[in-house]
Amino acid sequence: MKNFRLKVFQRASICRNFDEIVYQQLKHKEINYPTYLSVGEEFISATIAQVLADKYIEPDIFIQHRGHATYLSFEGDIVELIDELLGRPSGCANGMGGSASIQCKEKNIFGHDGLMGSQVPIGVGSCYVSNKPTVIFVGDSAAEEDYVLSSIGWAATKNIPVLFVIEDNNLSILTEKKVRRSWEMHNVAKGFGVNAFNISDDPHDIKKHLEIGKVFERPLLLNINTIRKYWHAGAGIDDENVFDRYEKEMNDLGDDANAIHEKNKIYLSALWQRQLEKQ
Ligand SMILES: Cc1ncc(C[n+]2csc(CCOP(=O)(O)OP(=O)(O)O)c2C)c(N)n1
Ligand SMILES: [Mg+2]
Repeated sequence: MKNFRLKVFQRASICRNFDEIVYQQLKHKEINYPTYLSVGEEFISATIAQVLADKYIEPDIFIQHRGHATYLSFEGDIVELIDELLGRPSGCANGMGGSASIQCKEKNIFGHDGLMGSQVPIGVGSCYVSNKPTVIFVGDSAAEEDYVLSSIGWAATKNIPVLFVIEDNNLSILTEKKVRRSWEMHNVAKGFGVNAFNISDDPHDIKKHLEIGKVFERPLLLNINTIRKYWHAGAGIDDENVFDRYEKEMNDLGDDANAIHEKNKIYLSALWQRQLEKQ
């Protein structure tokens, strides 16, 4: 199990170190348009990517605006993401998508159009036609859209190989879930007859529920609770003291994780530096 956790940590560490550099670039105004950092939420996509890689499954992936970690966990090209954030034609969305609409055709990662939740009916329709394993990431707020709920119902009816991942950071910009709704996504999905669980972003918990939920044998929904460390958009922090899964994993895993963290920090700094010097 330690080996699995380290492999997940390696993916999460790429995401964390990448977005920590983006944070600095935002502060120094090298990037000066809305940017959505994944910091704090990395273990959702890192774990799912690792579990599927171990099974040799290459899914179609539909992401939302907060997609840096998803893109990087599923091994989207790092330099193309840097260039995208710098608004260059060599970026993964030709420099026209920006942070919110990143994509990687080689890794079957489809970018977002900015309409909250639109990726769910699009992803379900795509899965219905392709019958390929498909993972759809959606925020706890975007999941409230009517077209998201009806798409989950359709997936249940057609029994397609789709995994819905609710990235539940409890927030819609700044509005908490309890203000917005009296119900939970996993209960709604269960109502449709979909296997559904409400879990933490602990890698072991996610891995276990992908197995129990029989991922891709039938539709599965995981509502994964997580913590957004920084502001909704841009570089800022409201509370220094929130729980940080990354710190916990690094402490638990010890020297091996520390070494991974330091190596990735140097590696990503060098990549960013090289791209910035090209300006
Ligand atoms: C249909 C629609 N409604 C509202 C918005 C404005 N909006 C942009 S991001 C956002 C919050 C999204 O929250 P969530 O889905 O939980 O994702 P998170 O930002 O927490 O990762 C909202 C309301 C939008 N882009 N599209
Ligand atoms: Mg949210």
